[in-house]
Amino acid sequence: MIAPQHIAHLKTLLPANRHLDPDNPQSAAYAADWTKPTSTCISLVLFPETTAQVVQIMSYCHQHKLAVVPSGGRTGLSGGANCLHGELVLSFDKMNQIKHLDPIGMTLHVEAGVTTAQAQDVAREAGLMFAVDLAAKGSSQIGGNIATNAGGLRFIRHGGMREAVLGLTVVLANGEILDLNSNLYKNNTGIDLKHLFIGSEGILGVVTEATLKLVQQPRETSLLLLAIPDMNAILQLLSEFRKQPAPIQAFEFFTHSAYEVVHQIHPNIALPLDQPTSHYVLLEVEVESESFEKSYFPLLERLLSEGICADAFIPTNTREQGEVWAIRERITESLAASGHVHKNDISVPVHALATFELEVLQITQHLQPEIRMILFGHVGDGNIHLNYLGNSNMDRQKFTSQCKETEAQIYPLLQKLGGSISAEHGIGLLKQDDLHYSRSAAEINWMKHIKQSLDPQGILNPGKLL
Ligand code: 2HG
Ligand code: ZN
Repeated sequence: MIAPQHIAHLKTLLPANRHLDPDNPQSAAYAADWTKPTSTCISLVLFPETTAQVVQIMSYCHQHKLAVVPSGGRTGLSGGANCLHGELVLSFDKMNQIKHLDPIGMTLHVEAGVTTAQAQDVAREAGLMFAVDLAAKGSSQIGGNIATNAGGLRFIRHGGMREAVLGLTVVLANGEILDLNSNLYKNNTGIDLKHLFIGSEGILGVVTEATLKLVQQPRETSLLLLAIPDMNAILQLLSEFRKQPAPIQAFEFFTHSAYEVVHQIHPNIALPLDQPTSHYVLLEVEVESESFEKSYFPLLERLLSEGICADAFIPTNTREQGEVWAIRERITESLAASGHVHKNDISVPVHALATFELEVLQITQHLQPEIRMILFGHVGDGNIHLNYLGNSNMDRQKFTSQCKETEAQIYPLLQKLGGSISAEHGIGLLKQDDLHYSRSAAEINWMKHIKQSLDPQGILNPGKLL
């Protein structure tokens, strides 16, 4: 816990109503992300409104060696924003201003606490698009997206946060400000330091502002929901659509079990297909409905006749599109409401997906019926979210240890296939012991050197990632 004299001083750095004490019931939400640990502990939550205030807070914490956890929308799934040891929480809820939108340069300058949905809305109003799209867009914040290098639903077309960030303002552990690259698209003057902070999970610096790259809005998109017999057919389907002229905007999949979990929690969300199969693909292409009918209907007919697709549903208006997307976007939240959940957020080279899925199903078979494997994710990027769903009456510890034993068999398989133990959610608190499956000893060593030089006191998000 942070000593009372430091707490008292930290409060004086902000106006009177810009903090929460731990005895305030509202503070509990700031101590954890969506992993919801069983116990948490914080000393204070601060709500700075400016980069200058963050500088003051960090300088003081550096001087007195006080642990700080930067906190965005806390929609993370690896414990990156969890507080277990009485840390100070630095929340960006009050730094949520849209600073500037340049419609010609297609850039958007925001404060770190702006939500993904807010960034999307202002871009849309200007006739442009902020392309990073997450199921958690309503609450995930840009600062957190940067710290975790968020990927999301349109990665296949536009990439993730690493591709979307042009410039950053970062406050280092000692209070120094780095203004990195402002809003330039091209700047080839040595090492581009902003990339150090993207995906560094808040252990190297605190992002306070960012300039984001916007893209042109597609005139229209067409969405398809396809029932597919297996992962091999999914890969054939991807290959067929890759050959078409219209860019693929999203290529997501979920299994029938994932759909059942959503339907159980939200009975009004129903699959608009007559022919249930084991796998479904949600495919969004940048093409107007007229040309879609002309050029893609014959392709679809062929795929249906060849058995690559078992059934297809094509929403005809935005309401129907939204209903189809809801099945995919409600999976995480429905899982959380259905029992114990353990996640492996992995990626493999796209061509290895079918082998991977087959082996995972064999490895995890013995867990049933108490623990079910629910698969879904950004299959076009080689990213599958493996969710172990345990019956809620199962002992929590038994559930976790069984999942851990099983993942200990999955990680070497990933290594063999050239995959990663985390495609999106990061390492946080949950996967530190397994980092070596995806990063060499030399890489981890250099990560530690970088951490040491940027945060010698070890005050930024201690205990996370490394
Ligand atoms: C998604 O793709 C998120 O919806 C969450 O990355 C995935 O819950 C999960 O495993
Ligand atoms: Zn995801």
